[in-house]
Amino acid sequence: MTADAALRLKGLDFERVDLHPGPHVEEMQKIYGEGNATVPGLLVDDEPVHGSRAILARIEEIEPEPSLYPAGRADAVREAERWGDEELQDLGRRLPWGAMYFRPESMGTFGGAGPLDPPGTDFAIKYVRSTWKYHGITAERLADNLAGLPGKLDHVDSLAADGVIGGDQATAADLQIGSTIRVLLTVGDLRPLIEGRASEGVARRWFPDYPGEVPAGAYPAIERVEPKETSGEAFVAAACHPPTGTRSADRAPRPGRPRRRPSRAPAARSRRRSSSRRPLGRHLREGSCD
Ligand SMILES: N[C@@H](CCC(=O)N[C@@H](CS)C(=O)NCC(=O)O)C(=O)O
Repeated sequence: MTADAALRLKGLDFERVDLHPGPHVEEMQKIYGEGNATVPGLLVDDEPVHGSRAILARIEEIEPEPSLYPAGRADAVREAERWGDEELQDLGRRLPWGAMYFRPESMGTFGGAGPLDPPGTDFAIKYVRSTWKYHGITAERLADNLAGLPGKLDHVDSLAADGVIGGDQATAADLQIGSTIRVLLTVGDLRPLIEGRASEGVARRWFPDYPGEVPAGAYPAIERVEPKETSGEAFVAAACHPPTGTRSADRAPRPGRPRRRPSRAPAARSRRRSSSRRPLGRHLREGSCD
């Protein structure tokens, strides 16, 4: 999400290649080197650039305007970008997968379809379990992450108050932080904590369209967190809801990398041309943020 948005903001032409979770590990390491298995990666002609921060820095060299690290606040932007990458981004995986465990039918909405039907939900149940294992999610960790979220949102607010993010031009920090917050906004239980804050503005401004909806009431009765300046409850006690979907499993997105691959099918790739202006040999490898 972050690298894609940066390329578009710079008006750089690129080809996006979406990789399927599972086979992406081998494909990424083949191009970007041993140990570089995560997406995104960018090929600038034959030069491999791996990881969103390295990609944004490289894009800035290729096309300095509009700057992602504006003069006068470049250091603060870099530090906020680092914070977004190292200290916030994991929540964008753990909290949505954490919620989906309790509403597995909602996994279909992340592919742009509706909730899954019962066979699709059976698939989702297995899949979501594998993401809990892969990301080390437990109810205890989820409770800790949920308890820590308001503090992180306060930090985002302070970055906006200091003018590091939230301006008319996106900085690297707007994109890095905004993308994670945008993913969190798909979780109905989290929205009351985020809505009305600077974080929501940054996320929706730079990432207006992002599919996915995990209905409120998904998290179990872990802890009640008061949304800022409202009296409502962000998380309510909830049981595990039965699946209510109507769509089939083949509509399910395939986010997350289970330790065992769910199928032996070869990696299918979808290719999309961007609508940007300047043709150059750039290939962005992306996948679902899992
Ligand atoms: N902080 C890294 C995170 C990369 C990352 O964890 N990417 C996820 C998708 S958002 C991924 O590839 N997950 C699959 C995996 O860990 O193999 C970055 O921004 O480049």
